[in-house]
Parts: sequence; structure tokens; C-alpha cells
Amino acid sequence: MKAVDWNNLDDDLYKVFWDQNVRQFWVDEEIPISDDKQDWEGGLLTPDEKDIYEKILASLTLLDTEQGGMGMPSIILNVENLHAKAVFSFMCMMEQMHAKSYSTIFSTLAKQERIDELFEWVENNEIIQKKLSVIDGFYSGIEEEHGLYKALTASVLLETFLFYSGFFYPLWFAGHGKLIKSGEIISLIVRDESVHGVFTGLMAQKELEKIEDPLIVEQLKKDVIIMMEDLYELEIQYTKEIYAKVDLADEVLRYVEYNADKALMNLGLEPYFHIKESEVNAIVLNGINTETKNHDFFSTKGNGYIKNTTSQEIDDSVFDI
Ligand code: MN3
Ligand code: MN3
Repeated sequence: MKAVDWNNLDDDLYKVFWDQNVRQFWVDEEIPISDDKQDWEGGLLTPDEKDIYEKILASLTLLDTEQGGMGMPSIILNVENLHAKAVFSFMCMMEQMHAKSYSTIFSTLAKQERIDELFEWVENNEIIQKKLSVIDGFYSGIEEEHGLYKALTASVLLETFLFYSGFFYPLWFAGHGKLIKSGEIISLIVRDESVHGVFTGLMAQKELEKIEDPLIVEQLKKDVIIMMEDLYELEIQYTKEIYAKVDLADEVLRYVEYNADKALMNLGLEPYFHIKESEVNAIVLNGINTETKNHDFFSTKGNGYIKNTTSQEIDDSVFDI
């Protein structure tokens, strides 16, 4: 067995992505979520809006649970390059941070009884579970022929495409100046996923380069499109079900299509939907691109995030057990 030697890299990109992941490390508890409690309890959201917001957080929790507990670990074990394993391991830990951060938002906004209800809802929602089982199938088949390529593409589709039907809503509210701290957490997750998607996409392309038969390469590329189309069908059902009461489904789907194109480009493939940035809801993009935040690929942390220097502001709600 070889030991991982960071003084001897066969590609600089591993060090670049390691450094970038480390630079943007963050902890959910360092964002003062309790600031959002006033918006939540002050009638800024209708009961329907709250219901959707909570269900979206529960759905996102499930996706990050899969990514942190199954997706990344199986990729770490099956990818050969030792530096790639290291980068994926760091990313894996952040998936658990993402999954946990939704609980941090939940614990601020909702009572335990409601939280239990939401976790039960997500466990029994057919569309979400189907979406998960499609992705999980590629992860559990990782040891089959070309299984690693397929698992890497499934990971990119999950992170650069499927998450966005959920990310839309918190970003939409943050863009409207509501629940800004929760929006900040989602923005940090979006920034992580954008780096993860690029790295995992590059690893997928490296896998494809190893295959000599051009017919197999073409078939694998076609399979990615089929996988994307299948998942998109589920995404349409999910989005229409979730967003029915607030009339945002079309806007959400545009955003999802825009990100599907990005996922395909991460994999070195042609865009499918050809959605331009100007066609995406400007408020949602604004939810990401506020002046206090910079979410370019090689940005530093968003300015809204202050490591180790802020603690949760204390008011009566903190002691409301
Ligand atoms: Mn994640
Ligand atoms: Mn990720």
C-alpha cells in the first residue's frame, strides 16, 4: 500500500481543490440563525409558505444524508488516486455539515413535534424516495463495469441539478429580504456544491478518458442524458407537488433546467435546456449574489459569515425550551 504524498502530485488540480475546499470551510453554528425567528413568527410568511419552506428543508436533509453517508463514501473507496480520495473525504465531511445545518434551521424555526412530522413526511414521500433510489442505485452499483463513472455522474447530477428545486425557495426569500440567515446557510451550501460539482465532474471526465473504445464512451455519455431525463421527470413531479400553492413551479423548473445544464457542462457534455442566466428568476440569483457575499468559484468566504467572532444573539427565544 502506498501513503499519500502531497509533495508528489500527478496533477496540480488535487491541491487546488483541496485548498479551495479548506478555504471555504464553515460551521452551521457560526451563523446567527435566531435572527430569522422574528420573520418566522412575525407573520411575514403565510402558513402555506411555512409548510413549503419546512418540507423543502426536510427534502434537502435527505439528499445530503445520502451524499454524506453513501455517495461520497462509496466514491472515496472506489476512486484510485490517493489525493482524489483526500479531496472527496473533505467534501464528504461537508455533506454532513450541510445535512446538519438544516437541523440548525429547523431547531430555530419549528417545534420538535413538527420536526418529527417533517422527517416522517420525507420518509414517506414517494417522489422524493424514488429520486433518492435512482441516485442510490448508481452508488451501490459503483463496483460494476464503468460503475465509477456512473456514480460520479450521478453525484454531479445530484449536487449541481437535483438540489436546486429546494435551494430555490430559501434563496427566493433571502432575495426578498426574508429569513436572510437561513438563506446565508443555503448560499454557503450552494458555494460548496459548485466546487464539488466541478471537481467531481473533472474526475468523471478522467474516468472516461481511460476508456479506449469510442463506442463505449458514446454510450456512457448517452446514458448520462437518459439518467438526467429520468431525474428531470421526477423533478417536474416534485416541483409541481411542492410549489402548487404558491404558483412558483414554472420559475423553479427554469432554475432547475439552468442548473441541469451546468451539471452537464461539469461533466464535459453539451447543455440540454439552453437556459440563459437572464431567464432565471433574478430575485433568486440575487439571493446568492448579494453585496455581502461573493460566490465565485475561487472566492473566499461570504462576508456574512464571520468565523469564531460571532455567537448566536441571545434573546428570550433561546431559553424557550
Ligand atoms: Mn451537500
Ligand atoms: Mn457536495
